[in-house]
Amino acid sequence: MKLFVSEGNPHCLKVLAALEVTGVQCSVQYVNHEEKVVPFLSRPVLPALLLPSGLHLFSSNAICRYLFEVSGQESSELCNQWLEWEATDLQPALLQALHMAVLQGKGSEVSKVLQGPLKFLDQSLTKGGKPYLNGDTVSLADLVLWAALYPVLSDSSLALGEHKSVNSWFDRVASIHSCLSAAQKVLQGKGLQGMKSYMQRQPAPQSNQCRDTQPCNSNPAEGEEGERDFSEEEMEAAALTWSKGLSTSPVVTDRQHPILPQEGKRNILVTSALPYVNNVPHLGNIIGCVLSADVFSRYGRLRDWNLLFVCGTDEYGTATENKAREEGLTPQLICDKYHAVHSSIYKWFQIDFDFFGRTTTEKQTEIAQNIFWRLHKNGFLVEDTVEQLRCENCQRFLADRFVEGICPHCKYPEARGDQCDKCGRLINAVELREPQCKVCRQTPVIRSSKHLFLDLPKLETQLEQWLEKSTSTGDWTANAKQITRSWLRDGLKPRCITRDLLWGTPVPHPDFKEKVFYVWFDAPIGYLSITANYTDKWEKWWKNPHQVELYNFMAKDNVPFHSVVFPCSLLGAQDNYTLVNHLVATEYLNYEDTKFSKSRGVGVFGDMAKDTGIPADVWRFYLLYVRPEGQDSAFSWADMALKNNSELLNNLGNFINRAGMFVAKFFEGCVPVMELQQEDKRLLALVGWELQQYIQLMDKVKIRDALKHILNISRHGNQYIQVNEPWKKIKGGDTERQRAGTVTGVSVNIACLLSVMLMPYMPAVSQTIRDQLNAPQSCVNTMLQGTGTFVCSLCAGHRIGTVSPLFQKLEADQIEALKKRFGGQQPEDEPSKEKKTPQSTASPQPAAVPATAAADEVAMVNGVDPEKAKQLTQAVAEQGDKVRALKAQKAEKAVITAEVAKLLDLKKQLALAEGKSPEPAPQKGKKK
Ligand code: B3M
Ligand code: ZN
Repeated sequence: MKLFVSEGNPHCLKVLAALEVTGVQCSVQYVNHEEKVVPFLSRPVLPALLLPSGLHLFSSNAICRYLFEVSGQESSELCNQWLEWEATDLQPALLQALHMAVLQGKGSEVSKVLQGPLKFLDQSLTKGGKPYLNGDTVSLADLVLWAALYPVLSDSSLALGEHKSVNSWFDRVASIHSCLSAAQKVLQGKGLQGMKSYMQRQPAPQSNQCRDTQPCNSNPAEGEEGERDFSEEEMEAAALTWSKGLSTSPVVTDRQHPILPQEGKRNILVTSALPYVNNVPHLGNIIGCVLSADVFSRYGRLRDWNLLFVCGTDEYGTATENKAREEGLTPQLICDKYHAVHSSIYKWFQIDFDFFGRTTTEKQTEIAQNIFWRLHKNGFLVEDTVEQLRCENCQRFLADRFVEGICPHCKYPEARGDQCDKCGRLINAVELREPQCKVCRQTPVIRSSKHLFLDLPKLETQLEQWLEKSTSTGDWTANAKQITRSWLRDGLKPRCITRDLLWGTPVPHPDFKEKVFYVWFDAPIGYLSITANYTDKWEKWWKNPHQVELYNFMAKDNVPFHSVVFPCSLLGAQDNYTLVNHLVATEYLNYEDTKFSKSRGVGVFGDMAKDTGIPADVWRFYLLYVRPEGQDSAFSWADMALKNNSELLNNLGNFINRAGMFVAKFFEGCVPVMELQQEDKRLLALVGWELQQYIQLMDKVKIRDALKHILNISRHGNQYIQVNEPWKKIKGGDTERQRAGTVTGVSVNIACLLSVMLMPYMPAVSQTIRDQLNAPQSCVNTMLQGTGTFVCSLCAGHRIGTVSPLFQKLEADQIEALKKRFGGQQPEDEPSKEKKTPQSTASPQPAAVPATAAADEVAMVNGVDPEKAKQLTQAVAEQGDKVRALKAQKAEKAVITAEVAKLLDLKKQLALAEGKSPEPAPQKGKKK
């Protein structure tokens, strides 16, 4: 058993104290905060306990409980309740307190944050009348709470006030030698300052006021409602703009197909990564590309940009061939079937493509072959020979993973074509003894096969020049820039663009007649061919870099193909192609605390969402609310219910409904006359400010952050209504009744603005609101003017329609049932075997195995892991030193070989972690 801890991490204090108190035998290893001890977690998590079974525990309370259990002390229910309280109530407060004390130098304000939990603890101890939480002897609960509170309670400068029972309890536990010694080890006698470097790495806690109301990267002052100050002039300006109404707004032009670039307009071309046709996309896939691209496109149209949004299914490749075999259909029929499945899912989610096409078309062949010939003519293709195993029975080349045989080194009988699981050495498939095809168990033969490679090294300088410009002038997400940089850092290698497959775009070169293009060469060309199937004038979009701005939406594992490989194909083809200006990549969306997995039946897939009874707009809202923008995030049923009930129902829906109901009930359905007072003008300025934030964020494709500003506006609105109580004032005298009218009129206009801001996110709800308010078509124009202006669009006298509630509560039992239904059978069983699920539309786990020359394809889609890459770079350097030292010492050959094998393996892992092909194809077999 091994316990991994880091210095200065308060959670480690608990587990070290538990270890010392229980005396359980276990080695302790100090690592730094970034160390990723638990391989299957997406972020480093400490402390972590490696169990004898090879499994891990990585929540500090679970580790403590385990240590107590091993030492024969079961925890009581009361004890468990304290642990729960510690994790859910005390920890968030502590985190905020430590953040303030350690990083912000606001030690004096900490007591505010901790008062609640301390008081509760104090009362419980007093009421219990016992020396410890659980009675007369010290228990797991005492230890965990003591360790959690140690950093703050041992610092007298924080002035946390008198909590008599807590203080004597704290001293009592502190007198146990093991506890203080653990504290000494973690904090090194430096008190709170000993935690600084740990705290700096923690995400800033959301304060109570700003929780859920503000993206936390914005100015803290903006988070606190009512604290934004506006000058007289600002308020007057807001009132003036408002009073001008809609007449000054230009009009959004109607969409007319085909949409083509226009002189003098902002011409925006939006693509979403083309989902693989052969499987049903899950929620992670949907938010990663089509939904994000849809929100941005809808927003762009509201801004009256001349915008075209295209997408389609990616239909070629081994995965389709496999699926066809599995289902006993031809590849073409599989594509037809699943293309329809995709279309209907996106339709249900209201993805408003201008055109949703597919890659298996004549245009695709025409354009891909044209680009190919241009690359050929311009000297950017090189030929090389690769030795591969071919199964004559299955009539296919076998990818390394799909061959099995005897390891040439250790004689292990079930070695794979790429590696031996017994001795760990890397293997060339062609070296396996008695190789077998994994599908039919026949013996494959060695065949050498000529392939064509895109000469990336030759294009590297050009690529770098273009990248420099594109990334500095466009909006590339940080992960996109970073992944691209890491690809370039080690220099580019030629990439094989042909495959020995049947289902693909044929390579037109006579020497390569039997081959097709590698899917990743072919697929991005799909963007062009899909556009060509939409309009003959497709070149106006795709060969027009000066007039067109191109946005590519995708999940991060698709980045290198869009930032390096595809741009190189287009640059090498030298035909004035439009290259990406804004590369927008999401991080990963997890499902609850695990990954989406088709094979384990875990997660919600596109076709199931509609069977939940939850409206598409609510799905959209929640996915966008947790969009993995800047960091991984998770879909959680409980959180979805919470956000639906708190944000949609109680906040947004409640406000819009009240505003409309007041008009209906108190003013016979007609918007009353409004006479603005200072307070109203201040609200107009505030709403205008939120609108501007929204627009600035949307312009930068910060979709998740922008959504929070919509919710802020309805929060302001609710507060305004609450303070002014129009339902009371309507019963008063003339002045009061007039005040009720103004408040109602302003509110219903805010509701109208909200409906427009919601359009990209919840198109159906947006329309319903506008129907209920009987809002004029032109109200959508409010988004047109430069930075956004809030104007009065429902003037006095305007008659609204019929108002009714917009959202429904999600009940706990309903959510429980859904969670059960989609939870999967054994999500936690073998976490270490579950690989990171790529958030592309690739199958989480290929259902059937065989593929051809696809080993590097697999490496590519498995995503990039910078943290791991950093650790592996270090490991590679160390292992390299070791090998050199052994060689210098003239060590035994077998020893050196074993260490070299380890080195190679580390390098391979490193390449994978950097999202690169572990071995460029030409090196796989022997060259001629
Ligand atoms: N179909 C892989 C994926 O969905 C691929 C994207 C192609 S974009 C041109 O992850
Ligand atoms: Zn076979």
